[in-house]
Amino acid sequence: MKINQSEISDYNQKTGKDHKENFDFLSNKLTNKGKDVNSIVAKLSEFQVAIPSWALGAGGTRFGRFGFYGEPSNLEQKIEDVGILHSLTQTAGAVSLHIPWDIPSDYDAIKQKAEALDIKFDAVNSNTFQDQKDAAETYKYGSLSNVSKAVREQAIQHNLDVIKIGDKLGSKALTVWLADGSCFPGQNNFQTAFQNTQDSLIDIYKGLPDDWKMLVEYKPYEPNFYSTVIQDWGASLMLANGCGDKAYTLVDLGHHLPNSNIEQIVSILQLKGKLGGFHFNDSKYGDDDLTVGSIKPYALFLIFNELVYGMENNPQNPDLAWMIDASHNVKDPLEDLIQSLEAIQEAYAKALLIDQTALRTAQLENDVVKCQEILQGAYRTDVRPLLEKARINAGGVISPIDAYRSLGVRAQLIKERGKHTIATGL
Ligand SMILES: [Mn+2]
Repeated sequence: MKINQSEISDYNQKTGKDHKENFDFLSNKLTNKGKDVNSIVAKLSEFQVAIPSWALGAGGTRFGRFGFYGEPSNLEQKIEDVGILHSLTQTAGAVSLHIPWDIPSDYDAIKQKAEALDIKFDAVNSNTFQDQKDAAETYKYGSLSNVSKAVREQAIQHNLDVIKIGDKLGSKALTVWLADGSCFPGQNNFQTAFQNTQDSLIDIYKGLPDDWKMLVEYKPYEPNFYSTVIQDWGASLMLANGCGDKAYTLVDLGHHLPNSNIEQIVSILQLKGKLGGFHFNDSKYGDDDLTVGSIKPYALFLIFNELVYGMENNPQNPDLAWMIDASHNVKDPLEDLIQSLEAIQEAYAKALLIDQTALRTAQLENDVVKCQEILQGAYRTDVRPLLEKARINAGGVISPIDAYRSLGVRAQLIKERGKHTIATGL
């Protein structure tokens, strides 16, 4: 299914009454404070977040999975789903594929489909956290870090294969997330595991095309519960530095121990030109994979404050690969992704409202109260009319969730695909 432009303009015409009034009010207020509203709206329209192919179906836990009707059951349908998100929000202009779940059978057809929906192929993700059918070696005790050379070679070759698949589609980055680690003290020699991982990553790095990046993701625990080989940003940065200029650290919001100061991590990585990618989600306890902004919206805003500062002041850091990395156990996955996209845009818009010059002055004067007033003044602004304007300007809808429901998207997907389809994923 595809949402066409006339459905979007009809919807906007029917529901747009309040928008103009709200936007004019906010726009005047911000203009009087010296803000360039058009430039903020333009930045919001430009900001694109990749949708991971595994987030389009219902997620599960180790206790089970409750399916959601009308899930995409192949890559074409996954791209159609991203197309639906993008046509409503105009913020989801990319898809991030997971190999081996998403190996195209017909590359040209997939590329054409994506192009017709204005979807780009973002970073490709390798999978060495589970065994594939007919694999010669098992990843039970690790992949790139494994004590067995044969296992490491299989995992390296898989990553090289993923690069080749991504290259055919126009991707420009490989994301490596390892489940490698140990469940019990003494199980692993930390130094051997780390060194093996470094050597394996260097072998993969050698197969990277010149214009590609390697993004090294970290996570403190799970599925291993005693140690993880790439447990934090320091380990990721060391490994990236050990590979070379095209290797970067990838920060996933959920991959931190409780109360980690993530805004400080992204800030320093940008200073060093080593922040390559960012995965959005939210959590209460651990890697909960909840909807972005649903638990700690202020922390997300503080992170965006640093990201905006870095984007403006750190030319040494490349453009970031933005992606949502969440899971939806009880919500319609597409509605959940729309809510996440909205939360990301909201945090970004609020961060763009921060008066960086005034903040700098207050910092230099050690006016701590003023610093907080500046941040919280931006945070307390209801920026939703700016998001609506950005969507309208780009050809999207004023209210994506409401439009998704009033257009009956899920019912139509169920009609086309049937009830009991299951998307590949976790
Ligand atoms: Mn992630």
